[in-house]
Amino acid sequence: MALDRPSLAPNDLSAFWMPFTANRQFKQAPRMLVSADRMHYTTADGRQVLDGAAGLWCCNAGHNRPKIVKAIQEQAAELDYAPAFQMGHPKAFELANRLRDMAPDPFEHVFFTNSGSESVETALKIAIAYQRAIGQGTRTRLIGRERGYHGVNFGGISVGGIVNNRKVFGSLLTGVDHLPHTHLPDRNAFSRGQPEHGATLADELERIVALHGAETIAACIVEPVAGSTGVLIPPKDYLQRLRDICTRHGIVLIFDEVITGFGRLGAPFAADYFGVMPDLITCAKGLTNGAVPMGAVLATKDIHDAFMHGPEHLIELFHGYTYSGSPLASAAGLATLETYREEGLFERAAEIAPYWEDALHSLKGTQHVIDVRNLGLIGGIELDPIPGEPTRRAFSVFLKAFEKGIMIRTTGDIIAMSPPLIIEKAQIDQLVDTLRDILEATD
Ligand code: PXG
Repeated sequence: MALDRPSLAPNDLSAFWMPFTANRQFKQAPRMLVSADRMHYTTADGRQVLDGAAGLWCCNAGHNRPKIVKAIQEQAAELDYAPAFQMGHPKAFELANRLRDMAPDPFEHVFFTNSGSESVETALKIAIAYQRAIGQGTRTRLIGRERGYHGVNFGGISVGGIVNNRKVFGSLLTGVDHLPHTHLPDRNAFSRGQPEHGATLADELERIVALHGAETIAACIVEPVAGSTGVLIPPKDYLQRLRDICTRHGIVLIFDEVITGFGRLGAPFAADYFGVMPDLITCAKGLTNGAVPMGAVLATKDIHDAFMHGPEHLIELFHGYTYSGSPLASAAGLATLETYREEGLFERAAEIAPYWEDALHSLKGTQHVIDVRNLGLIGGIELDPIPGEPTRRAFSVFLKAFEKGIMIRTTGDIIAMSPPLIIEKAQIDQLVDTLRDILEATD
């Protein structure tokens, strides 16, 4: 194998069936990361790679931050595991309190999971069970959106709208309908921040309500900013309209904030940034800075309290995971939230966002670039696909970028970037200049 430091190389790559990866391509030319510090990864051959993706949208404070490392080490030595059902340990309660303090006012309760996908399943189940608890048991339908990404479990792919994530997995959940996506390149290409056109697409929810009857609909789930599908920024006023329609019809509104939570837009949550309050928020990733798997669902007092009836010795919600609020994840979460606060990282993201916007939009006019989209510290650069070979151009840019020392993500023919919130201006320039050079030299 062509690795300069063979002692770090696994001797056989075939056993690990890699997630969301072109396994055969990867195993012919592996891209192996062996350590990380702040804004950089180190590869197995000793190169520094600038992280333009915060890992996978999760290392918002940058990598291997001392406080988080120490908290995990100490926790592992003190309490490895405590049963999550009918037992507790202090740090899970402490983290729930810190999250409640950080979240917008209506959110007073936290249900812990281990990933974004599990947060989504949890939120969908809470929504349906909540409707039943308030005497609305006919409300079982779920509304998602085209091009939505809500993880990979059956509920999430059912309400999700990415065709490849759905089509080979059978009939999925029944009773699901989808809003149209909000991507209008003809009208909104090269918008800076929120696009002008498309708010009325929220009114499609009225059409869906008229079709099925409000009394059959439990919840509507959307990403406030859609990430995995290629960075789709909500048109101005779109989210507020969705909120109004849900309120009017008794539909639980879920914001999937797995990527927008924890400062990505320069505010704790997208709900804060847009000033639109859902009823449930799903989060994960930045909750522990990616260091230990953990997710959470934030619930309003109204939703939580609807379950707190009946005999007190009975379980109120038949749902949970072995590792819900595990000691290691809780310790990592507490240290992560402290790091964000001590370093003012959400404010920092807001401050640097205009520089990020200008830098990204300087790619307008570069060969192959047909759209640039941005909000907070998120950027999307859409490329003209090679005729008959969708995704190939963006994937080749991804490979060249890694060779040239920057890590980006691509989905379809869209480059997505979401750097750690500690990124410096010179590093933003490096990302954008490297991409420009690659695109100008790419067929
Ligand atoms: N909801 C949203 C909005 C997400 O973005 C999930 C749920 C699922 O989270 P887990 O932790 O189960 O993976 C996600 C995950 C990318 C990329 O590059 C995005 C995600 C995951 C991996 C890659 O766009 N988002």
